Amino acid sequence: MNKGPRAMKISVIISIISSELKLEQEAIEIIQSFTDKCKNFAVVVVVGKYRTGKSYLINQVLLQQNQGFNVGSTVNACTKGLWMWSDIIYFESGRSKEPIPAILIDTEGIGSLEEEQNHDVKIFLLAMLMSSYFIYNSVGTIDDMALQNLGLIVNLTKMLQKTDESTQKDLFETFPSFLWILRDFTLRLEDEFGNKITPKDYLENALKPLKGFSETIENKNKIRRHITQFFQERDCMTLVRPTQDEKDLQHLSSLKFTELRTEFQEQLTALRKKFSYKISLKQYKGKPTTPFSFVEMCKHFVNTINEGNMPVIETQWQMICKQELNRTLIGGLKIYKDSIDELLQQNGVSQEQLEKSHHIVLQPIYLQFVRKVKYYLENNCLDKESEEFSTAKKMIKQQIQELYVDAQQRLNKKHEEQLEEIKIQFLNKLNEQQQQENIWELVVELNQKQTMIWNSGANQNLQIDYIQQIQQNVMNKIQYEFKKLSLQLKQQCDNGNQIQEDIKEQKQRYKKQEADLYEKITQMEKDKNQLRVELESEKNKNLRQQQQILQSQTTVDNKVSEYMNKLKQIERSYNDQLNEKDVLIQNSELKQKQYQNELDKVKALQKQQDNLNQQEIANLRREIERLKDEISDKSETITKLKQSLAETENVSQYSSLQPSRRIKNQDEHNTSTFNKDLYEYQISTLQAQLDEQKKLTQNLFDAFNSQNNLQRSIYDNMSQSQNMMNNNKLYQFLNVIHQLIGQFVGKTDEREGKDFKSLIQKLFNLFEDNDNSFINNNLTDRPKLKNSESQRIEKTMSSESPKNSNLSNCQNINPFRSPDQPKYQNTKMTIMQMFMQHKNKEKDQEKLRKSAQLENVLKNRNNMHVQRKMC
Ligand SMILES: Nc1nc2c(ncn2[C@@H]2O[C@H](COP(=O)(O)OP(=O)(O)O)[C@@H](O)[C@H]2O)c(=O)[nH]1
Ligand SMILES: [Mg+2]
Repeated sequence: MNKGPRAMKISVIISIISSELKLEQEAIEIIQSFTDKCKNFAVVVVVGKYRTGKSYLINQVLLQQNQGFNVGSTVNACTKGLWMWSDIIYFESGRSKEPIPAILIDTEGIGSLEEEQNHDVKIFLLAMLMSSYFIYNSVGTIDDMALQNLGLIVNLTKMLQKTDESTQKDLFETFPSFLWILRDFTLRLEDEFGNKITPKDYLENALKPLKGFSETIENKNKIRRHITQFFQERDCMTLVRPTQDEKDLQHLSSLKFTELRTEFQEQLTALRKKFSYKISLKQYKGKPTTPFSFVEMCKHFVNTINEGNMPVIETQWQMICKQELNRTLIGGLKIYKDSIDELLQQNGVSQEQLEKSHHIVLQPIYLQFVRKVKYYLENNCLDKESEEFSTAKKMIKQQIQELYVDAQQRLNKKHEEQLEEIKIQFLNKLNEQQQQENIWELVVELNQKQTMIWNSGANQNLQIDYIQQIQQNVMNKIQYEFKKLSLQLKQQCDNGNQIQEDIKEQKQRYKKQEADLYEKITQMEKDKNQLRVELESEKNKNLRQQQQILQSQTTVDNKVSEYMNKLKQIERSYNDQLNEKDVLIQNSELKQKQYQNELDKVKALQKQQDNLNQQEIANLRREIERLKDEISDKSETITKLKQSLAETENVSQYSSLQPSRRIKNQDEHNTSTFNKDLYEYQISTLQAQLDEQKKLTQNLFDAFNSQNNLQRSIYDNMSQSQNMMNNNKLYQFLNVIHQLIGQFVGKTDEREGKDFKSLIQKLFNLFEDNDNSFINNNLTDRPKLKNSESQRIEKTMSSESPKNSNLSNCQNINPFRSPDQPKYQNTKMTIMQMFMQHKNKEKDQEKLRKSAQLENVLKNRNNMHVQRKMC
């Protein structure tokens, strides 16, 4: 027996799913793979109720290792059934020199509560049928209960009842060696006389029929009978509890062999020896089974048990072989038929080719069949002299011959059909031919069809027959066509005569028409020549015109290109200028804005000045009115004085005439002379005052007019400034002011010019205001008058009347007294700046005007350009 642990998996060989047995494909493949290792083998199956230590026993005794089949745990319910160790195990046999290969099978599920008894029977039966060594495992002694548990066999008998006697006999012979192992056995094995007995004796004693005739005893004896009947070679072994420790029992697999009870160890060793001695190959009728036949057996068992029948042992080999042979035969015949069918589908296959293919296809099929038969013979599945073998051989020969004959007939039929089809095709073609000239096409067609017939592969006689048929048809057709053509020819000859006559007539008609046409042609020829000449001249004329046009066109083109170049140059220069102008325009706009701001300021100033002037004029008018009133008062006084003077003179004349009164008159005359002198003095004084007043009035008028002129001049200048920002005018205006001021300043030392001072002062103030505001607004670097100073001047101006105006006050603030004073210089500077600004403005306007002109020129040029393009 092999020693040492092996790491091999276990595979389910037959599983039970929903009471249906299934031989697993994996197990089939494993068993078939054993063919390489061994020819024959033993099959050991351990059966017994669940959790009776079966798996542990196999691991310890058969595998001699702790790990192997699952111990202590049942596998999933769905995989319950028979489990196989996936490798061959070799046992040293006491009987033969060679170690015996064996397949180990464990069972699961017998006696489990949830399973039906039928299920247990199936496993039990399968185990018995498959095994060469049947180990029944149970706990305790062989008492009635133990035998009852083995009563499953009773159920087996029920199934056996369905079989005939010979089958039963065969089955019994097929049943394996039986070993009953009693676990946790504590009894002392002694007979009734106290003699030591062997476990086998103990078994035999237990199987002895009980005495009595009661039904119970009969039932018990029945079981005993069946056991002895089924298991003709039987033995028994007892094993004590492996360990005294209850806890260790739960995990026996983890204990080493030496840790087990010594007695148990001894018993296991003894069991291994017995096992080696007893193990034998699985065989039938003295012939060992092979992996192949074992698989076939298993298939047969599974199928028949699933069908609810008892496997027929005797005939199963023959049946399997027969079935297998049949299968091989059917497969071979199918291959043969398919190959021949494929060949027959091709065109042009001859009988010779069919025969050749028949032999070619047949050879591998026959070889396979022979191989199979040989295999069956080798595996004792077939008897060389058996009827099945000779029948199978005959059958395959016969069936293939039948198929071959069938194929020959089919090929013949196919050839006939092909030739018939060729013939029909040709006849159709023949009937379609109506034209005489296509007869030659028929000959070509005939040749083609003949070739097709030759290539059809049909029998030569058949081919000749068909070719003759076709040729005959052609001949008939040609004869028919010939007759038809003869008739047609005759008719055509008649028609030809008629046509000849018609042609003669027609010829004459044509001659006449020809003469007419000749004339017409001659005339047309003349016309044609004339037309040609005209056409020629016209053509020349046109040519000349075209040349001229071409020349002019070339000139025009040159000019156009020249103009275009010029235009491009102009455009470039214009664009440059435009760009410059754009820059200038932008600058001008900026400046224009500045001027506009200045203009607004000047307007505001002018408005302010207007108000002041209005006030001043009103004051002057009031002054004039007052002076006028004064003059009229003085005139009245003079008139009165003159009257009184006249009266006085009258009185003096009267007194010279009357001496009495002369003295008196002398006094009066003295008084009147005095009065007269007084009056004359008064008159002269008044006259002087009057003249002075008149002069003053005149001066005031002049001043008023000057003021008006000044104002008008300011207005003119301002309006000009407004309109054109003409600072030149402003300069003139300032000059005028300056001159006016100069005139007035020249008169400041004159007595009568005293009143002018105030005017000058006012004018100056006017100028000063204008100047200040202008300068304050426009020349930031110029020193400004302090507010207090300007207020003081304003106050002085408003409080001053022409009569009490104080020149010294005015002189203090008058900038024109000394023209070198900064204020005057600044004024001059302002005027100069204004002038320059005006000049710049003029320049800008000039630029704008020029750019407008340029724009117009460009517009005109573009228009010309567009018009030219359109032309
Ligand atoms: N009492 C006793 N227990 C055992 C013996 N052999 C194995 N066992 C224990 O019984 C349980 C079931 O063993 P197992 O081999 O799986 O039983 P199986 O169901 O019949 O295959 C395990 O816990 C084992 O440790 C034995 O000889 N005596
Ligand atoms: Mg188990």
